[in-house]
Amino acid sequence: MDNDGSAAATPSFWVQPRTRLGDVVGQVDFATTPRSAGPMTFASLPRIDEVAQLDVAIVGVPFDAGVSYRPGARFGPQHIRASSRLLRPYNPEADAWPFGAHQVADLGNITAHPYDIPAAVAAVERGARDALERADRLLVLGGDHTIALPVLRALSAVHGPIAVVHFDAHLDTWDTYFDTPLLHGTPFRRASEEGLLDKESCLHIGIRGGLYSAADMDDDRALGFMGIRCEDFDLVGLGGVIERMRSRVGTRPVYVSVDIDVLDPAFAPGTGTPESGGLSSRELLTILRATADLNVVGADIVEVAPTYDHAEITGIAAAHVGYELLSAWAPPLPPELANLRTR
Ligand SMILES: [Mn+2]
Repeated sequence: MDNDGSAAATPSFWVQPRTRLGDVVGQVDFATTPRSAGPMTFASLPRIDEVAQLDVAIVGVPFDAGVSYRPGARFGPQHIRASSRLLRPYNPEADAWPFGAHQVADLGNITAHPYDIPAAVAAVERGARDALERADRLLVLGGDHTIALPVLRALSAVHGPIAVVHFDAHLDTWDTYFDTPLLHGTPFRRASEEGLLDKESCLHIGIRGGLYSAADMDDDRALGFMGIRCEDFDLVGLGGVIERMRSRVGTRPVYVSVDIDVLDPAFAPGTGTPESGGLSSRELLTILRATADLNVVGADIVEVAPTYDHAEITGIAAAHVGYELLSAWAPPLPPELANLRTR
């Protein structure tokens, strides 16, 4: 208390005023706070305790006990957040306000056991279910790809069988590795076996590289997936890929899973299982923008391993993946705020 009996005011250097569009609390106001000084939430958005309600929950999962090669994706969530501070409020390509047209908040990280994979998977499912009680949509920052399984469990409990649009160099429908059934190469086989997937509607985009056997592709089809390989981009073009995605998924509830290794290592060196010959960042962002027409109910961005990153290349790519997803989910601005479009 001050001498006059009033509560001490917060010193001005701690105050970071936020932008607002109507009732929506947005990013820290970068007109008064330098971007480098913003909070360590995604895109300097509010924390869960700073908003009255929310539409989209962003959740980090610092877990990488499921990797088979390079470790380090447990540091992915904070790396993506750090690389997201340059994201701006209006997305002209999508004509969307990803942070202003709906309420987005960063819920922080789910605590997942660092050694016990089944315990970690259970914790992520609990965290995802809790987040879905607060928000309509979920954006998960991984973590390795193991975490897609518990997130799909939580989403299918709400929406029924889900169509997965899976961006990855790898199928991730393998059975076991070192006799282990839960790891980053198996989430979509487990999800299919558990009945979480709409087996008429799932697809991979960006598949490339070697397999263990030609039978891997047969297993993959039987589990409910269609594959769009990197060579298909040269054969049918980006528009053809988008058309195939739309016709495969239709109006079903969709989960978008983005393994950052779908990008060529030139665009995403900081990842655990790199494969040459991948997508460019621009190709990936264009396809994600086209998911605005789909009924997307949740998404993840996984396998960002900052130890292998350089100059935030991978972190920036992952941050822009989040930006396009939030833009695709953002409704049009209310008419009374439409004048902001011309500012
Ligand atoms: Mn993967």
